Amino acid sequence: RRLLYQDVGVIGFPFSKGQPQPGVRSGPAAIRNAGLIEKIHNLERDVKDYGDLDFEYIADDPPYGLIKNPRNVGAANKKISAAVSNVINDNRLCISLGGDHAMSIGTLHGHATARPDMCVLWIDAHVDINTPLTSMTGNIHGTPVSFVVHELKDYVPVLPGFEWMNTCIHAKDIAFIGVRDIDPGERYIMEKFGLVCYSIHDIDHLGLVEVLKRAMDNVNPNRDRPIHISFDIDALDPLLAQSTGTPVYGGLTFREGMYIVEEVGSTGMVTGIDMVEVNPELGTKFEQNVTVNTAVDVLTAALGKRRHGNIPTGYVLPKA
Ligand code: HAR
Ligand code: MN
Ligand code: MN
Repeated sequence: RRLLYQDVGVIGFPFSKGQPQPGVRSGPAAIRNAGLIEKIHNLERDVKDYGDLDFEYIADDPPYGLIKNPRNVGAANKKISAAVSNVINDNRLCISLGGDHAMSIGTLHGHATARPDMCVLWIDAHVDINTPLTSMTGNIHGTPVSFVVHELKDYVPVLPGFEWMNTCIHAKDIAFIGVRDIDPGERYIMEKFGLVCYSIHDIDHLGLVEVLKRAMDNVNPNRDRPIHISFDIDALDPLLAQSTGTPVYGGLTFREGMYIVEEVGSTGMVTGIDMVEVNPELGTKFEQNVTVNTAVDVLTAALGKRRHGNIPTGYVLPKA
């Protein structure tokens, strides 16, 4: 199997301004402490840790309508975009550790800057496609997709802090999987612009094998485009991912989560992965460990660790 990028880069975005709970800033540290870099290394992939980005705090940041922290989120995403482009231009698959999902404005923008032909699988309980004008919470983590889709350009105001931003993917370049909590404005946008969405209902109805095949046929019919997996940990059932800001019952099982990333990873075309919304300060110690370890398992499975088993290079069967 040919990999588009053999080497891996890991970068942390300790970022929380897209929603109200500061603990999500500790996501990158917790995921690293659970051994991510070593586990990637054990997969025989060269891995470079780019460390964590730090974000300057803009104190004077009044809301734009309902939308909170626009300048902080805009400035952070400008840096995130440049950081992700840099990793991919180093010919490394870019793993972005979050942080809340507002950071995917920057990861998608940066990925598309380096690889304009990329497509996106958005694995999430939510579709995160509110515009700043349809959002009912004012949390930018519920809006990132609206900032990047060309077709929505006329519906998204230029927020203070976002003057640098331009849209970077088409509506047909993204498919959503695992959705089970969608706002009225979001449902309207999905239908108006024909966005492809496989909800938990679709998985129950069709089975995950068929859903994933259809999603790939939608965004990547010839299996020749670089793939960005934006994995929101709340896509998984709260039994596995209680330590997240907006858990929703009835999510993907561990096996379904693993299947998605093993299958997409095995195309060899994955060039960017976000792991977002891991909040190691929510829930019990047990729930925190389960959530963080599951996030690491998702990432290593996407990078080639198979439940089927892996044979290390040069393995020699001991002779009696
Ligand atoms: N749709 C709601 C909103 O706009 C909830 C969004 C929750 N988002 C995340 N990311 N956790 O998926 O605020
Ligand atoms: Mn999300
Ligand atoms: Mn979510």
